[in-house]
Amino acid sequence: MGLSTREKLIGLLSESEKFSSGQQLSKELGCSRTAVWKHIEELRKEGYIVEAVQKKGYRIQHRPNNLHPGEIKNQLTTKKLGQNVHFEEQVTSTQEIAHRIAMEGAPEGTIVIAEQQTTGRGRLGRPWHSPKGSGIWMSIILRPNIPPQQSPQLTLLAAVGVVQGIERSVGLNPQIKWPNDILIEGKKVVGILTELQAEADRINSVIIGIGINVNTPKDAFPKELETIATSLKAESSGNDIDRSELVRSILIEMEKLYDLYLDHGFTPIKLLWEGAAASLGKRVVVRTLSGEITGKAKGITEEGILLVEDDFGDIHRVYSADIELPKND
Ligand code: BT5
Repeated sequence: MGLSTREKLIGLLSESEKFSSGQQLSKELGCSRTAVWKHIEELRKEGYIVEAVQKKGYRIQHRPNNLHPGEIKNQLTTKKLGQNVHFEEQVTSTQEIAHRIAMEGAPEGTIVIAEQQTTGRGRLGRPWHSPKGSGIWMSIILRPNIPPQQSPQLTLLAAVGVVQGIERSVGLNPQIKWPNDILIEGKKVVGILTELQAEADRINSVIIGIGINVNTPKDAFPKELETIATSLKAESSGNDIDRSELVRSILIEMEKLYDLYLDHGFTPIKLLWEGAAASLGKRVVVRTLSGEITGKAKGITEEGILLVEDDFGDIHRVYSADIELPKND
């Protein structure tokens, strides 16, 4: 995927602390110096502070904490994931857009990302709170050549990728609650929603929706989420976290896992997942659409299904459910 002139410009200006001359930029970008200047004016309008010094050129002094494709793709070392970025300020749900562009043929690895979702969604039509500017609301389009029934494995793969991305970029150690929640100190900081476009035996695309509370202030969650949700900023030093850097880390980690998965299957991912899981070996309450089971979470299968042993020693295979962990853990 080619970079746009604007994306290249951000890349060039970010390369060093040094100034880039207008002449150099116009040569590298293949456009006139007036065009360079116009692009720089656009960046300024978006909150970049670009220093301009006669005879020296331009230098970025401050970048806004935004999710524009130029910021995300700047130094993004992946082959596929995130090389095509579809960004919008406001959407209903990034899942909806991703479904549409996947149908229209968007290449594997395309991401859809927005500053705000008006009707962000979780599983079973539950709402996902996605306020403006403080989170990462994104959907990743994958096109793996696997049978549709294996797609739940990708939710677990995505969870490991997000945990590793957060560790690398923010330095926190979140835990995964089967199948799709990422928690810090027992509170939800990330939710993952995997949806499929498939025929009976063939996947057209898997759309992995990832919602992360990044810079949400502690007291800014709505009442119903106050006690169950948290943000990365609230759990760390309290400084604003660079969202585009975090997106990059997640894409890089996720691509490594995805390559591993395509080459070697689910086994290596399963091991990594188990290493980050909060629920294994603990007593849990499992709520499925058909009822409730209390028991011990024993592990996950090669397909990514949760195994729960009830008090009679019977093992239950849980495909889809909400899990409640013990309060004091
Ligand atoms: C999930 O569902 O956790 C999946 C959430 C996926 C959101 C992403 S954002 C990008 C993409 N576009 C979308 O429209 N969706 C995806 P589930 O396990 O069903 O959990 C939903 C429950 O989490 C809700 O019923 C609330 O209790 C809680 N919740 C809602 N918003 C939250 C938030 N911002 N932080 C923490 N918990 C939240």
